[in-house]
Amino acid sequence: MIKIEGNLNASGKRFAIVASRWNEFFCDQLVKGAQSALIRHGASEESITLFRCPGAFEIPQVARRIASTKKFDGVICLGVLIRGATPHFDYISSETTKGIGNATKDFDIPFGYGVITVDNLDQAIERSGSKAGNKGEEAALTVLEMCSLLEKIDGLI
Ligand code: RBF
Repeated sequence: MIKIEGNLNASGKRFAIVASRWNEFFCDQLVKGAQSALIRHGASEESITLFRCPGAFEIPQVARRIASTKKFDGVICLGVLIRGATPHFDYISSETTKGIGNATKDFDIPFGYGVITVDNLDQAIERSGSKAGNKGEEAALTVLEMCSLLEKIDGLI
């Protein structure tokens, strides 16, 4: 059996991080996690650009516009949605997730899905750098792996 999988080498690649400003304290932790993962795997500081948008709802539009520039090898989408008393959480989570998913289908580069959707602050703490890891770091590593896997698939043709 021939097995093809991606590696985690960020050197020579350019990355965009799109992070929303809502729940900024937690978002910043996700950004730090993503940035540190990229740097640890060989990215230079100058190869990473952070784009800040208002809320999670806006992330897909920004991510798509960034991909259209063709200046980046991967886009890491980071946001924090915390459930409130109204159905807004469900509407925004759904649109954000669908929007990032659609971007993945419409563009050739990988998009990391590091938008956490949580019921309360404890869950946000857990997912932004404590008990449940750092979802920003995980999204960055996924983008790295996907960049490499897609390159290898292209190399087959
Ligand atoms: N944006 C987030 O990124 N996280 C949230 O938890 C969040 N909660 C919201 C709750 C309500 C009731 C509203 C109206 C907006 C919320 N937003 C949140 C902002 C949303 O993503 C978007 O930026 C705004 O609705 C403006 O388009």
